[in-house]
Amino acid sequence: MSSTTVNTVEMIPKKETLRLRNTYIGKNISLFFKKNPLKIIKGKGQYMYDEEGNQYLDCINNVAHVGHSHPHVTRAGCEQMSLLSTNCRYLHDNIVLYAKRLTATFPNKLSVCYFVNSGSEANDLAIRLARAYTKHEDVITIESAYHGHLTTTMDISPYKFEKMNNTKKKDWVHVAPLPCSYRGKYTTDSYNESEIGELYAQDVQKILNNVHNNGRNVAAFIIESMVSCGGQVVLPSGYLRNRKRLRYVRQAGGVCIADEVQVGFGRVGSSMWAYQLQGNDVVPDIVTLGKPIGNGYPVAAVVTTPEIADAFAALGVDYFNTYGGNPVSMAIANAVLDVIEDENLMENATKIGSYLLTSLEALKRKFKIIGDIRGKGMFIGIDLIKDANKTPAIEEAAYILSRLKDEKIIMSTDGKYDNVLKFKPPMVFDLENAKHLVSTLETIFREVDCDDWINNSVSSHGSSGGDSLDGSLD
Ligand SMILES: Cc1ncc(COP(=O)(O)O)c(C=O)c1O
Ligand SMILES: *[C@@H]1O[C@H](CO)[C@@H](O)[C@H](O)[C@H]1NC(C)=O
Ligand SMILES: *[C@@H]1O[C@H](CO)[C@@H](O)[C@H](O)[C@H]1NC(C)=O
Ligand SMILES: *[C@@H]1O[C@H](CO)[C@@H](O)[C@H](O)[C@H]1NC(C)=O
Ligand SMILES: CC(=O)N[C@H]1CO[C@H](CO)[C@@H](O)[C@@H]1O
Repeated sequence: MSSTTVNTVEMIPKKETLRLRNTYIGKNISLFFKKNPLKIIKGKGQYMYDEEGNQYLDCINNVAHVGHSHPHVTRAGCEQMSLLSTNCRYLHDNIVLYAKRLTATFPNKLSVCYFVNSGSEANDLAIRLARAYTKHEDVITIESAYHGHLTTTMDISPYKFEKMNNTKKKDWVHVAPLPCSYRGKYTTDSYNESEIGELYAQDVQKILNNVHNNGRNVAAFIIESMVSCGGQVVLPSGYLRNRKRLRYVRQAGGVCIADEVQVGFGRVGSSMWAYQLQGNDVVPDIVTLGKPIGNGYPVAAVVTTPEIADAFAALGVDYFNTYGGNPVSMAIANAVLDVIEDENLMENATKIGSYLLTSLEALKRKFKIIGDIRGKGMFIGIDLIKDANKTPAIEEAAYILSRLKDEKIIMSTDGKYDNVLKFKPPMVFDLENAKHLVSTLETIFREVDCDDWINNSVSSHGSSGGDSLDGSLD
């Protein structure tokens, strides 16, 4: 791999950067790679560069959707910034043209946008909209879900609140099982795909019944269209179909929120939005967007129906968001859509994704440590196991991340047990990158995949052992 020249003259030494960070930045803002964190100073396409000019292949940054520092996006932002950046209390073309273009990617009924600054804000506003429309309070979420760091969104994120000692689940929050067909209540060990979708949907129905029996009412069911932090889970077929879960929720007077913050904007390849994988008749009432929408610039959005938007307006309170929908963020969001179209990134996601899924399935046949390969397009998970009982291979997963880092490849782990390797790269990740990733993984799997490994500690394998990601990647 090639290197890039970086001017290091004016730079603070890395050790000093770390010291300053430990002094002045809050704890619990975790760093990747605890033992030797990376100092990244430049990004281009699917690559990132450290202070010494080392090039890293980025397999996880789904925010840099069209590639780090894409020139078209950067130019759009710079040009608009040198002209005007103000709030949306003035008429401006950028916001209305972008809203028109964005809503054209959704079915007709999803025609109204709100622009905010982060995925958390989008989900928080989605809950407010749902409550205004339904006049109900409760929210159904799923096990291991993450929907953001705000007070409300933390309350609906078992991924976080279950790790906090003093935070109990709120009475208005109800947690449905993670609809995973590999790990979970209903798996392919006992059922076929369509049965699994139906059974998990019935569990949601049971929760709705219980909520009603307790004299409460559901405002919303929120779910990612593919579950990211929960371990790269593809929803079982039929789970979201109108005649099943969506209908159950609506019959109960609630609305359905699809969180596309991680998985939207063509990442799945075959469609713009991941909820579309569940079928053409599946249409959420509210969709939340973030991360890739601005390629790294803080933009996020809520898209909903005129009826829900009108109910929110009827509350009689102005919705003002200082930065939401400003001309710069809208110029950038527009430029991101340009690149997705101009560079055929969805088509490529399908091609590269299929290549990877096929190649990884082949590795799975060779290595016992690989329990499951799942995903779609540029969103793939590798579930690592210790034995036939699917015991999560947690230390092994950490070791693999560390070895990948040695090989200048950045990946992460996630899921309830942190044993699922996550792949969700910038969409310009190409075939050569995919081949390189697969062959490197094969080398590393060979190091860990022996009976010996299963019984021995991680430290006996290689010198780099254990410099894994500290904390999960939200
Ligand atoms: C599915 C999902 N929703 C919402 C969020 C929150 O987005 P943000 O960090 O932009 O507030 C995240 C962030 O990781 C996420 O993964
Ligand atoms: C939280 O709970 C864990 C496990 O019970 C315990 O080890 C830890 O000390 C607790 N932390 C705090 C801050 O109470
Ligand atoms: C799944 O199993 C059910 C019950 O055994 C059966 O009726 C159905 O046809 C099966 N579906 C598929 C797609 O195999
Ligand atoms: C995407 O596909 C096009 C057409 O096949 C190809 O020219 C281009 O190099 C691909 N881009 C990436 C990043 O793979
Ligand atoms: C996830 C994370 O960063 N946890 C850290 C939070 O802060 C405490 C105290 O400094 C650490 O012990 C945790 O590792």
